This record gives sequence, structure tokens and C-alpha cells, in this order.
Amino acid sequence: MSPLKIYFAGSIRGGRQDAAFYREIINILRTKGEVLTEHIGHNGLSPDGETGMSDYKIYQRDTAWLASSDIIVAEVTSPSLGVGFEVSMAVGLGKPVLCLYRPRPGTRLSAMIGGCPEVNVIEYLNPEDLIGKLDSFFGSFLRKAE
Ligand code: 6IA
Repeated sequence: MSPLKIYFAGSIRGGRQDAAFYREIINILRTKGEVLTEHIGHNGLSPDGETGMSDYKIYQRDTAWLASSDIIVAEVTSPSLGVGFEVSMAVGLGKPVLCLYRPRPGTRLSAMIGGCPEVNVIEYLNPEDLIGKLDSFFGSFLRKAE
């Protein structure tokens, strides 16, 4: 059986303050399948960095990966237009969507994510806490897919 293709989404130009969390989450997700977007966790990826790719090329590549994926996992604690766009696109394509969110005083998750019936939201405190939560989510997700 081919590995589960996971599209991981996390803020880039929305701000890189959670990049260390993205790396940890990607490491956990790699135990569940193939993560198509490992670059989201890269240290050197700065909001205004240059990869030599035009925005159009990035859009084309990422949307093609998203369309080919089996599930979208988005870290949504740090608000990002691009991540919101990807979540909406995945819902439109009928893909399973899982959003990961760390509640913090003074901020609330967008109602467009928290209120969307097609979006699963897992709240977590730290990567250690998330491991068990992802185990049970993917356990039941894979059972349903069988
Ligand atoms: O609006 P944002 O930039 O925060 O959107 C982040 C989301 O859009 C991520 O989940 C990515 O899938 C996608 N995305 C946005 N910009 C890029 C990108 N830029 N490379 C790959 N995916 C991207 C090139 C890197 C550059 C900023 C150094």
C-alpha cells in the first residue's frame, strides 16, 4: 500500500514565530505517512527569503501537491492568509482537513475554521501533548479509510 500523502500547511509570510512547532509536527507526521511539504519547517525559510521561485510557481506547485494529497494538516495558531486559503481549497476539494491549534489567552481561533463542519480541530499545548492526540486521530482516520 502506498504511504498516506500528507500536505502540511503552516505560516510563512504570516510570520515564522511557530517554525519550531512546525518542525516538531512534521517529525510526528512523518511517522504517519509522506509529508509533501517538509520545507514549511525549515529553519532558513524566512518570510521574505528568496528561493528563486515566483509567487505564481509557488502557487502552482503547492496547489498541485494539495490536490494530490490524501489529507491536509494545518497548524493555525499563527494566522496566515495562505494557510486559510489552503484550508478552504482543501474543503472545496472534499479532502479531509485537520487543523492544529494552541489556545492562548487573548486570542481565538477564526470562526471560519472553528465553525466549519468539515474541518477537524485539535487543540494542544505542546508537541508531547500532540503525539497522543495525533495517534488517536490517525488511528481512526486510517480505520475509516480501510
Ligand atoms: O500566507 P503565507 O505565506 O503565510 O502562506 C503559507 C502557506 O502557503 C504554506 O502552508 C505554504 O504551503 C504556502 N506557501 C506560501 N509561500 C510559500 C513559499 N514561499 N514556498 C512554499 N509554500 C508557500 C517560498 C519561500 C520564501 C518565502 C522563502
